[in-house]
Amino acid sequence: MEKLIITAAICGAEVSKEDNPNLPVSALELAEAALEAEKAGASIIHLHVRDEEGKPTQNFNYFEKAFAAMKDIGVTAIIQPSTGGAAGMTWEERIQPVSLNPEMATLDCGTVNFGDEIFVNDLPLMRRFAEEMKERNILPELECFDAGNIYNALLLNKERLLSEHLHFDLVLGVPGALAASIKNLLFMVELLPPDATWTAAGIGRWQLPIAIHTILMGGHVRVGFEDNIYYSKGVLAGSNAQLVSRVVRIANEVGREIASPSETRKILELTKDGSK
Ligand code: KMH
Ligand code: ZN
Repeated sequence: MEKLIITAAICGAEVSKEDNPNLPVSALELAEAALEAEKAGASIIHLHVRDEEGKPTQNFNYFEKAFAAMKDIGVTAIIQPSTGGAAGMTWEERIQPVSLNPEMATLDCGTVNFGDEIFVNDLPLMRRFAEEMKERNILPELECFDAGNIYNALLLNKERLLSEHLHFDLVLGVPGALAASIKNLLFMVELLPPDATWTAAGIGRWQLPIAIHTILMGGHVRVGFEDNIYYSKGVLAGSNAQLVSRVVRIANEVGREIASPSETRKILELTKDGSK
């Protein structure tokens, strides 16, 4: 099997320090969390940023600061900013971090209920984001929260708006989107083109079972506070690195080796190297 790419989604837009005081929020905290996660085995850092009050923002300056702090501290993992931001943000707000020309960025592939809110990703928005990423040679991580999202991504591909290498992130268990279950994971994976790579992320208590099955199925794994703030039932996770380390231990037990940042760049066929 291909080596395992572990993505650490270290902050997200929905959780707060009140939920888990170990959540990294400032540029320095994000950088330290990213480095610690990388040392534990993560090779992609999925990045959201927060303002001084800890509120989610897509402001370019906050991303620039977080990127700079990560480089300063020695992060070599792929930094993958979110273009999803938080539900309710305009497309102009959301697209800002692509101006940093990162190696990857997320591209959300359809409108879904997101808890009490609606996360809007209509086709014109998706096309605009895809075109911008293609022009800048940014690999989109195709975030799919429901099976229909995969068909939207395939439509964008048919319209030649995507890179040659297709990389999906199957996010299971967002309230209002497709529930997390192993059956739903298998169902979604069967819809993917055979040469695509894919990561899976389970929300909340599904983070661990989805990760375990994905390791065995040959997919790649996303863990971190964005999707789950607990280590086990009722026990808050101490850090993102702690969640990454557990995935590494399980993968080692079943003989799946962990991909380094440079191996991840090869697997995903990234052509620009943002490690410096
Ligand atoms: N915060 C969610 C509404 C992404 O990063 O592209 C969207 C999200 C997806 O987190
Ligand atoms: Zn995200």
